[in-house]
Amino acid sequence: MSVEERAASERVLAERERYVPRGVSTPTLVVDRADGAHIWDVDGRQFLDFAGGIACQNLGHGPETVVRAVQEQAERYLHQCFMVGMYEPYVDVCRRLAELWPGDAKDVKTLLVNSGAEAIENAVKIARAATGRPGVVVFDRAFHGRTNLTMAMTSKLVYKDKMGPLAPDVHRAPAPYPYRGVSTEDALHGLELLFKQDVSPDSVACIVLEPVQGEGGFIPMPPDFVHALREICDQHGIVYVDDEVQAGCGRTGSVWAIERIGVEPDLLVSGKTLGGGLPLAAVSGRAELMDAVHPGGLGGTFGGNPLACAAAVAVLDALSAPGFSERAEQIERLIRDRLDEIAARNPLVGEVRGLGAMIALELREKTPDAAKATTAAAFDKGLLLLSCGLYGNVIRLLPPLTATNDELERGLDLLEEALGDASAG
Ligand code: PLZ
Repeated sequence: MSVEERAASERVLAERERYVPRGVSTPTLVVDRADGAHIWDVDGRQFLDFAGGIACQNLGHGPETVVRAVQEQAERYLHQCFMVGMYEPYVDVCRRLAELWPGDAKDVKTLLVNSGAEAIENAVKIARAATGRPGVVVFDRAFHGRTNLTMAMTSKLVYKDKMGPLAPDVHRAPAPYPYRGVSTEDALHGLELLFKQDVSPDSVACIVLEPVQGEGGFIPMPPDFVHALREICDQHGIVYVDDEVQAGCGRTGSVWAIERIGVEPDLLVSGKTLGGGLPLAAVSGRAELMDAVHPGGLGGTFGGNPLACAAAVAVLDALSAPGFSERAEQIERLIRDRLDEIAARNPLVGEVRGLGAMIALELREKTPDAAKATTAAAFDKGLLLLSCGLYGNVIRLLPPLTATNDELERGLDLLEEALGDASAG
Protein backbone atom coordinates (compact mmCIF):
# COMPACT_ATOMS: atom_id res chain seq x y z
CA MET A 1 0.00 0.00 0.00
CA SER A 2 1.33 3.45 -0.93
CA VAL A 3 1.88 6.25 1.57
CA GLU A 4 -1.06 8.15 -0.01
CA GLU A 5 -3.34 5.17 0.51
CA ARG A 6 -2.19 5.03 4.13
CA ALA A 7 -2.53 8.79 4.69
CA ALA A 8 -4.76 8.63 7.78
CA SER A 9 -2.57 5.98 9.46
CA GLU A 10 0.61 7.89 8.58
CA ARG A 11 -0.74 11.03 10.22
CA VAL A 12 -1.44 9.20 13.51
CA LEU A 13 1.93 7.41 13.33
CA ALA A 14 3.72 10.76 12.98
CA GLU A 15 1.84 12.17 15.97
CA ARG A 16 2.59 9.01 17.91
CA GLU A 17 6.31 9.48 17.18
CA ARG A 18 6.09 12.99 18.49
CA TYR A 19 4.00 12.51 21.65
CA VAL A 20 4.37 8.90 22.84
CA PRO A 21 7.63 7.45 24.22
CA ARG A 22 9.38 4.75 22.22
CA GLY A 23 9.32 2.42 25.24
CA VAL A 24 5.75 1.48 24.32
CA SER A 25 6.36 -0.62 21.24
CA THR A 26 3.62 -0.10 18.67
CA PRO A 27 2.63 -1.64 15.35
CA THR A 28 1.72 0.37 12.25
CA LEU A 29 -1.96 -0.52 12.66
CA VAL A 30 -4.21 2.42 13.52
CA VAL A 31 -7.69 1.15 14.35
CA ASP A 32 -10.89 2.83 13.28
CA ARG A 33 -13.44 0.24 14.38
CA ALA A 34 -13.81 -3.44 15.21
CA ASP A 35 -16.58 -6.02 15.10
CA GLY A 36 -16.46 -9.75 15.86
CA ALA A 37 -13.31 -11.20 14.32
CA HIS A 38 -12.52 -8.08 12.27
CA ILE A 39 -10.78 -4.75 12.66
CA TRP A 40 -10.83 -1.87 10.16
CA ASP A 41 -8.01 0.65 10.11
CA VAL A 42 -8.40 4.39 9.62
CA ASP A 43 -7.59 3.98 5.92
CA GLY A 44 -10.42 1.51 5.44
CA ARG A 45 -8.33 -1.68 5.34
CA GLN A 46 -9.95 -4.76 6.87
CA PHE A 47 -8.04 -7.22 9.05
CA LEU A 48 -8.90 -10.58 10.50
CA ASP A 49 -7.95 -10.35 14.16
CA PHE A 50 -6.04 -13.35 15.54
CA ALA A 51 -4.47 -11.21 18.29
CA GLY A 52 -7.53 -10.02 20.25
CA GLY A 53 -5.66 -7.13 21.88
CA ILE A 54 -3.44 -9.87 23.44
CA ALA A 55 -6.07 -12.37 24.53
CA CYS A 56 -8.67 -9.84 25.68
CA GLN A 57 -11.29 -10.60 23.05
CA ASN A 58 -12.06 -14.29 23.50
CA LEU A 59 -15.64 -13.27 22.70
CA GLY A 60 -14.62 -11.15 19.70
CA HIS A 61 -14.97 -7.40 19.36
CA GLY A 62 -18.13 -5.78 20.63
CA PRO A 63 -20.18 -8.75 21.84
CA GLU A 64 -23.74 -7.50 21.99
CA THR A 65 -24.53 -8.48 25.60
CA VAL A 66 -21.31 -6.91 26.85
CA VAL A 67 -21.82 -3.65 24.96
CA ARG A 68 -25.42 -3.42 26.14
CA ALA A 69 -24.44 -4.05 29.78
CA VAL A 70 -21.79 -1.31 29.58
CA GLN A 71 -24.22 1.14 27.97
CA GLU A 72 -26.86 0.50 30.62
CA GLN A 73 -24.30 0.93 33.37
CA ALA A 74 -22.97 4.13 31.76
CA GLU A 75 -26.47 5.62 31.99
CA ARG A 76 -26.56 5.00 35.76
CA TYR A 77 -23.07 5.98 36.98
CA LEU A 78 -19.50 5.60 35.78
CA HIS A 79 -17.56 5.53 39.01
CA GLN A 80 -18.01 5.34 42.75
CA CYS A 81 -14.83 3.80 44.18
CA PHE A 82 -15.91 0.61 45.94
CA MET A 83 -14.32 1.90 49.17
CA VAL A 84 -16.59 4.97 49.10
CA GLY A 85 -19.87 3.81 47.62
CA MET A 86 -20.43 0.08 47.14
CA TYR A 87 -22.31 -1.12 44.07
CA GLU A 88 -23.84 -4.42 43.09
CA PRO A 89 -21.98 -5.14 39.82
CA TYR A 90 -18.72 -5.56 41.81
CA VAL A 91 -20.32 -8.11 44.14
CA ASP A 92 -22.00 -9.84 41.16
CA VAL A 93 -18.64 -10.44 39.49
CA CYS A 94 -17.23 -11.85 42.75
CA ARG A 95 -20.23 -14.16 43.15
CA ARG A 96 -19.89 -15.45 39.60
CA LEU A 97 -16.16 -16.05 40.08
CA ALA A 98 -16.95 -18.01 43.27
CA GLU A 99 -19.48 -20.10 41.31
CA LEU A 100 -16.88 -20.77 38.62
CA TRP A 101 -14.11 -21.68 41.10
CA PRO A 102 -12.14 -24.67 39.76
CA GLY A 103 -12.29 -26.96 42.77
CA ASP A 104 -14.02 -27.99 45.96
CA ALA A 105 -13.60 -24.82 48.03
CA LYS A 106 -17.02 -23.68 49.26
CA ASP A 107 -16.30 -20.13 50.36
CA VAL A 108 -14.47 -18.23 47.64
CA LYS A 109 -13.88 -14.48 47.79
CA THR A 110 -12.54 -12.13 45.11
CA LEU A 111 -10.65 -8.84 44.99
CA LEU A 112 -11.09 -6.75 41.82
CA VAL A 113 -8.30 -4.53 40.45
CA ASN A 114 -7.34 -2.80 37.20
CA SER A 115 -4.71 -4.95 35.53
CA GLY A 116 -3.14 -8.38 35.50
CA ALA A 117 0.06 -7.05 37.05
CA GLU A 118 -1.86 -5.38 39.87
CA ALA A 119 -3.75 -8.62 40.50
CA ILE A 120 -0.52 -10.63 40.66
CA GLU A 121 0.95 -8.09 43.10
CA ASN A 122 -2.13 -8.45 45.28
CA ALA A 123 -1.99 -12.25 45.13
CA VAL A 124 1.57 -12.00 46.49
CA LYS A 125 0.44 -9.55 49.20
CA ILE A 126 -2.32 -11.94 50.25
CA ALA A 127 0.00 -14.97 50.22
CA ARG A 128 2.57 -13.09 52.32
CA ALA A 129 -0.04 -11.94 54.82
CA ALA A 130 -1.50 -15.44 55.06
CA THR A 131 1.84 -17.23 55.54
CA GLY A 132 3.94 -14.57 57.25
CA ARG A 133 6.71 -15.42 54.74
CA PRO A 134 8.42 -13.21 52.14
CA GLY A 135 9.54 -15.56 49.34
CA VAL A 136 8.03 -15.83 45.87
CA VAL A 137 8.92 -18.62 43.44
CA VAL A 138 8.37 -18.08 39.72
CA PHE A 139 9.51 -19.98 36.66
CA ASP A 140 11.60 -19.68 33.52
CA ARG A 141 9.81 -17.82 30.68
CA ALA A 142 7.11 -16.52 33.07
CA PHE A 143 5.26 -13.30 32.33
CA HIS A 144 3.43 -11.72 35.25
CA GLY A 145 3.51 -7.98 34.45
CA ARG A 146 5.52 -4.79 34.27
CA THR A 147 5.20 -3.18 37.72
CA ASN A 148 8.21 -3.31 40.04
CA LEU A 149 7.33 -6.58 41.77
CA THR A 150 5.95 -8.24 38.65
CA MET A 151 8.90 -7.16 36.48
CA ALA A 152 11.10 -9.11 38.92
CA MET A 153 8.72 -12.06 38.48
CA THR A 154 8.74 -11.78 34.67
CA SER A 155 11.55 -13.55 32.89
CA LYS A 156 12.64 -11.60 29.86
CA LEU A 157 15.27 -8.91 29.88
CA VAL A 158 13.34 -6.50 27.65
CA TYR A 159 10.76 -6.04 30.42
CA LYS A 160 13.28 -5.04 33.11
CA ASP A 161 16.66 -4.15 31.65
CA LYS A 162 18.01 -0.90 33.16
CA MET A 163 14.84 -0.44 35.26
CA GLY A 164 15.99 -1.96 38.56
CA PRO A 165 16.58 -2.29 41.43
CA LEU A 166 14.17 -5.16 41.24
CA ALA A 167 11.98 -6.39 44.10
CA PRO A 168 13.81 -8.80 46.43
CA ASP A 169 12.79 -12.32 47.50
CA VAL A 170 11.77 -13.43 44.02
CA HIS A 171 13.33 -16.76 43.02
CA ARG A 172 13.23 -18.45 39.64
CA ALA A 173 13.02 -22.19 38.99
CA PRO A 174 13.01 -24.08 35.69
CA ALA A 175 9.69 -24.97 34.06
CA PRO A 176 9.20 -27.91 31.71
CA TYR A 177 9.73 -27.22 28.00
CA PRO A 178 9.58 -30.64 26.33
CA TYR A 179 10.29 -29.31 22.82
CA ARG A 180 13.64 -27.86 23.95
CA GLY A 181 14.50 -30.82 26.17
CA VAL A 182 13.37 -29.74 29.66
CA SER A 183 11.26 -32.51 31.20
CA THR A 184 9.03 -32.39 34.26
CA GLU A 185 11.74 -34.30 36.09
CA ASP A 186 14.42 -31.75 35.12
CA ALA A 187 12.19 -28.87 36.24
CA LEU A 188 11.39 -30.49 39.59
CA HIS A 189 15.07 -31.16 40.11
CA GLY A 190 15.71 -27.44 39.52
CA LEU A 191 13.15 -26.55 42.18
CA GLU A 192 14.77 -28.99 44.59
CA LEU A 193 18.12 -27.27 43.99
CA LEU A 194 16.54 -23.83 44.49
CA PHE A 195 15.23 -25.00 47.85
CA LYS A 196 18.74 -26.27 48.79
CA GLN A 197 20.77 -23.38 47.39
CA ASP A 198 18.79 -20.17 47.60
CA VAL A 199 15.64 -20.22 49.67
CA SER A 200 14.16 -22.54 52.25
CA PRO A 201 10.65 -23.69 51.34
CA ASP A 202 9.66 -22.53 54.85
CA SER A 203 10.39 -18.96 53.73
CA VAL A 204 8.30 -19.18 50.58
CA ALA A 205 4.86 -17.54 50.64
CA CYS A 206 3.78 -18.60 47.17
CA ILE A 207 4.68 -20.15 43.88
CA VAL A 208 3.17 -18.50 40.81
CA LEU A 209 2.68 -20.42 37.56
CA GLU A 210 0.82 -19.86 34.29
CA PRO A 211 -0.98 -23.13 33.40
CA VAL A 212 -0.05 -22.42 29.78
CA GLN A 213 2.87 -20.02 29.58
CA GLY A 214 1.70 -17.13 27.40
CA GLU A 215 4.28 -14.49 26.53
CA GLY A 216 6.90 -17.19 27.22
CA GLY A 217 5.84 -19.19 24.15
CA PHE A 218 2.42 -20.85 24.60
CA ILE A 219 3.91 -23.76 26.52
CA PRO A 220 1.29 -25.89 28.29
CA MET A 221 2.55 -27.02 31.67
CA PRO A 222 2.54 -30.83 31.76
CA PRO A 223 -0.15 -32.07 34.18
CA ASP A 224 2.37 -34.15 36.18
CA PHE A 225 4.39 -30.97 36.85
CA VAL A 226 1.35 -29.03 38.06
CA HIS A 227 0.26 -31.94 40.28
CA ALA A 228 3.78 -32.23 41.72
CA LEU A 229 3.85 -28.48 42.50
CA ARG A 230 0.49 -28.80 44.22
CA GLU A 231 1.97 -31.53 46.44
CA ILE A 232 5.10 -29.50 47.19
CA CYS A 233 2.90 -26.54 48.17
CA ASP A 234 0.82 -28.76 50.47
CA GLN A 235 3.93 -30.26 52.03
CA HIS A 236 5.49 -26.87 52.85
CA GLY A 237 2.44 -24.67 53.43
CA ILE A 238 3.13 -22.64 50.26
CA VAL A 239 0.27 -20.84 48.51
CA TYR A 240 -0.27 -22.05 44.91
CA VAL A 241 -1.07 -19.04 42.70
CA ASP A 242 -2.52 -19.89 39.29
CA ASP A 243 -1.92 -17.03 36.82
CA GLU A 244 -4.79 -17.38 34.32
CA VAL A 245 -4.55 -13.83 32.99
CA GLN A 246 -3.80 -15.06 29.47
CA ALA A 247 -4.81 -18.74 29.57
CA GLY A 248 -8.11 -18.20 31.39
CA CYS A 249 -11.56 -16.92 30.49
CA GLY A 250 -12.42 -19.72 28.08
CA ARG A 251 -9.26 -19.62 25.96
CA THR A 252 -8.51 -23.30 26.52
CA GLY A 253 -12.17 -24.39 26.33
CA SER A 254 -12.95 -24.65 30.02
CA VAL A 255 -13.35 -21.33 31.85
CA TRP A 256 -9.98 -21.92 33.58
CA ALA A 257 -7.07 -23.77 32.04
CA ILE A 258 -6.21 -25.46 35.34
CA GLU A 259 -9.58 -27.27 35.22
CA ARG A 260 -8.16 -29.27 32.33
CA ILE A 261 -5.25 -30.30 34.54
CA GLY A 262 -7.41 -31.22 37.52
CA VAL A 263 -5.55 -29.24 40.18
CA GLU A 264 -7.21 -26.84 42.62
CA PRO A 265 -5.10 -23.72 43.17
CA ASP A 266 -5.13 -21.62 46.35
CA LEU A 267 -5.39 -18.31 44.51
CA LEU A 268 -6.49 -17.78 40.91
CA VAL A 269 -5.62 -14.59 39.05
CA SER A 270 -7.72 -13.60 36.04
CA GLY A 271 -7.77 -10.57 33.74
CA LYS A 272 -7.73 -9.66 30.04
CA THR A 273 -10.96 -11.16 28.57
CA LEU A 274 -12.59 -10.90 32.03
CA GLY A 275 -13.47 -7.25 31.41
CA GLY A 276 -14.50 -7.90 27.79
CA GLY A 277 -12.23 -5.07 26.65
CA LEU A 278 -12.47 -2.90 29.77
CA PRO A 279 -9.67 -2.95 32.33
CA LEU A 280 -10.46 -5.49 35.02
CA ALA A 281 -8.49 -8.21 36.80
CA ALA A 282 -9.22 -10.36 39.81
CA VAL A 283 -7.66 -12.41 42.59
CA SER A 284 -9.94 -15.19 43.81
CA GLY A 285 -9.34 -17.72 46.52
CA ARG A 286 -10.57 -19.52 49.60
CA ALA A 287 -12.11 -17.11 52.11
CA GLU A 288 -9.60 -17.80 54.88
CA LEU A 289 -6.70 -16.90 52.58
CA MET A 290 -8.40 -13.87 51.02
CA ASP A 291 -9.31 -12.60 54.49
CA ALA A 292 -5.72 -12.82 55.74
CA VAL A 293 -5.19 -9.15 54.88
CA HIS A 294 -6.52 -6.64 57.44
CA PRO A 295 -9.28 -4.16 56.46
CA GLY A 296 -7.74 -1.33 54.41
CA GLY A 297 -4.82 -3.49 53.22
CA LEU A 298 -6.37 -4.12 49.78
CA GLY A 299 -8.13 -1.78 47.38
CA GLY A 300 -7.59 1.07 44.92
CA THR A 301 -9.46 4.01 43.40
CA PHE A 302 -10.65 2.33 40.23
CA GLY A 303 -10.40 -1.39 41.07
CA GLY A 304 -13.61 -3.09 40.00
CA ASN A 305 -14.88 -0.04 38.11
CA PRO A 306 -18.66 -0.32 37.55
CA LEU A 307 -18.44 -0.33 33.73
CA ALA A 308 -15.80 -3.07 33.79
CA CYS A 309 -17.88 -5.09 36.27
CA ALA A 310 -21.02 -4.77 34.16
CA ALA A 311 -19.01 -6.04 31.21
CA ALA A 312 -17.50 -8.88 33.25
CA VAL A 313 -20.89 -10.17 34.38
CA ALA A 314 -21.90 -10.47 30.70
CA VAL A 315 -18.54 -12.04 29.79
CA LEU A 316 -18.73 -14.66 32.55
CA ASP A 317 -22.31 -15.48 31.55
CA ALA A 318 -21.19 -16.04 27.95
CA LEU A 319 -18.16 -18.15 28.94
CA SER A 320 -20.23 -20.43 31.13
CA ALA A 321 -23.19 -20.68 28.72
CA PRO A 322 -24.04 -24.13 27.32
CA GLY A 323 -22.14 -24.82 24.12
CA PHE A 324 -19.23 -22.46 24.70
CA SER A 325 -16.68 -25.13 25.54
CA GLU A 326 -17.95 -27.46 22.78
CA ARG A 327 -17.40 -24.70 20.24
CA ALA A 328 -13.92 -24.05 21.66
CA GLU A 329 -13.16 -27.76 21.20
CA GLN A 330 -14.28 -27.63 17.57
CA ILE A 331 -12.07 -24.58 17.04
CA GLU A 332 -9.16 -26.35 18.70
CA ARG A 333 -9.51 -29.32 16.33
CA LEU A 334 -9.90 -27.15 13.26
CA ILE A 335 -6.81 -25.07 14.09
CA ARG A 336 -4.69 -27.97 15.24
CA ASP A 337 -5.39 -30.14 12.17
CA ARG A 338 -4.55 -27.27 9.88
CA LEU A 339 -1.38 -26.29 11.77
CA ASP A 340 -0.23 -29.91 11.72
CA GLU A 341 -0.62 -29.88 7.92
CA ILE A 342 1.24 -26.57 7.70
CA ALA A 343 4.03 -27.92 9.92
CA ALA A 344 4.36 -31.01 7.74
CA ARG A 345 4.77 -28.83 4.64
CA ASN A 346 6.90 -25.99 5.98
CA PRO A 347 10.41 -26.76 7.28
CA LEU A 348 10.50 -23.51 9.30
CA VAL A 349 8.05 -25.01 11.79
CA GLY A 350 9.45 -27.01 14.67
CA GLU A 351 6.43 -27.72 16.83
CA VAL A 352 2.66 -27.20 16.96
CA ARG A 353 1.50 -27.07 20.58
CA GLY A 354 -1.08 -25.70 22.94
CA LEU A 355 -3.98 -26.48 25.20
CA GLY A 356 -7.51 -26.12 23.89
CA ALA A 357 -7.78 -23.16 21.54
CA MET A 358 -4.55 -21.63 22.93
CA ILE A 359 -2.32 -22.89 20.14
CA ALA A 360 0.98 -21.79 18.62
CA LEU A 361 3.70 -22.73 16.17
CA GLU A 362 7.27 -22.67 17.39
CA LEU A 363 9.77 -22.09 14.60
CA ARG A 364 12.97 -24.13 14.64
CA GLU A 365 15.44 -21.26 14.69
CA LYS A 366 15.98 -19.57 18.06
CA THR A 367 15.85 -16.08 16.54
CA PRO A 368 12.88 -13.79 16.04
CA ASP A 369 13.62 -13.24 12.31
CA ALA A 370 11.29 -15.74 10.63
CA ALA A 371 8.45 -15.10 13.10
CA LYS A 372 8.77 -11.37 12.50
CA ALA A 373 8.80 -11.88 8.74
CA THR A 374 5.68 -14.06 9.07
CA THR A 375 3.69 -11.63 11.21
CA ALA A 376 4.70 -8.77 8.88
CA ALA A 377 3.67 -10.73 5.76
CA ALA A 378 0.41 -11.71 7.48
CA PHE A 379 -0.29 -8.06 8.26
CA ASP A 380 0.17 -7.14 4.58
CA LYS A 381 -2.35 -9.86 3.70
CA GLY A 382 -4.86 -8.62 6.26
CA LEU A 383 -4.26 -10.96 9.21
CA LEU A 384 -3.22 -9.76 12.67
CA LEU A 385 -0.90 -12.22 14.38
CA LEU A 386 1.36 -11.99 17.41
CA SER A 387 4.62 -13.68 18.12
CA CYS A 388 5.85 -14.65 21.60
CA GLY A 389 8.55 -16.71 23.32
CA LEU A 390 11.82 -15.87 25.01
CA TYR A 391 13.46 -15.93 21.55
CA GLY A 392 10.50 -14.32 19.78
CA ASN A 393 10.21 -17.37 17.52
CA VAL A 394 6.71 -18.57 18.41
CA ILE A 395 3.62 -17.55 16.44
CA ARG A 396 0.56 -17.62 18.68
CA LEU A 397 -3.03 -17.75 17.57
CA LEU A 398 -5.64 -15.91 19.62
CA PRO A 399 -8.72 -15.79 17.36
CA PRO A 400 -12.03 -15.02 19.00
CA LEU A 401 -13.84 -18.16 20.10
CA THR A 402 -16.92 -16.69 18.45
CA ALA A 403 -15.30 -16.78 14.99
CA THR A 404 -16.97 -18.77 12.22
CA ASN A 405 -15.23 -21.72 10.55
CA ASP A 406 -14.87 -19.59 7.41
CA GLU A 407 -13.12 -16.84 9.34
CA LEU A 408 -10.81 -19.33 11.02
CA GLU A 409 -10.00 -21.11 7.76
CA ARG A 410 -9.36 -17.84 5.99
CA GLY A 411 -6.97 -16.78 8.77
CA LEU A 412 -5.14 -20.10 8.61
CA ASP A 413 -4.83 -19.78 4.80
CA LEU A 414 -3.28 -16.34 5.26
CA LEU A 415 -0.96 -17.67 7.97
CA GLU A 416 0.25 -20.44 5.66
CA GLU A 417 0.84 -17.95 2.82
CA ALA A 418 2.70 -15.64 5.20
CA LEU A 419 4.91 -18.48 6.45
CA GLY A 420 5.59 -19.40 2.83
CA ASP A 421 6.68 -15.81 2.09
CA ALA A 422 8.89 -15.85 5.19
CA SER A 423 10.62 -19.08 4.14
CA ALA A 424 11.09 -17.76 0.61
CA GLY A 425 12.55 -14.48 1.89
N1 PLZ B 1 0.03 -12.51 33.65
C1 PLZ B 1 0.02 -14.51 32.25
O1 PLZ B 1 -0.05 -12.68 30.07
C2 PLZ B 1 -0.13 -9.81 30.34
C3 PLZ B 1 1.33 -8.24 28.27
C4 PLZ B 1 2.13 -7.82 27.11
P1 PLZ B 1 -1.54 -6.73 32.48
N2 PLZ B 1 0.30 -10.30 29.08
C5 PLZ B 1 0.46 -9.42 27.97
C6 PLZ B 1 3.06 -6.69 27.44
O2 PLZ B 1 3.97 -6.51 26.62
O3 PLZ B 1 2.88 -5.99 28.43
C7 PLZ B 1 -0.09 -10.77 31.51
C8 PLZ B 1 -0.05 -12.17 31.30
C9 PLZ B 1 0.01 -13.02 32.43
C10 PLZ B 1 -0.01 -11.18 33.88
C11 PLZ B 1 -0.07 -10.28 32.82
C12 PLZ B 1 -0.11 -8.82 33.12
O4 PLZ B 1 -1.35 -8.29 32.78
O5 PLZ B 1 -3.02 -6.57 32.43
O6 PLZ B 1 -0.84 -6.44 31.18
O7 PLZ B 1 -0.92 -6.01 33.63
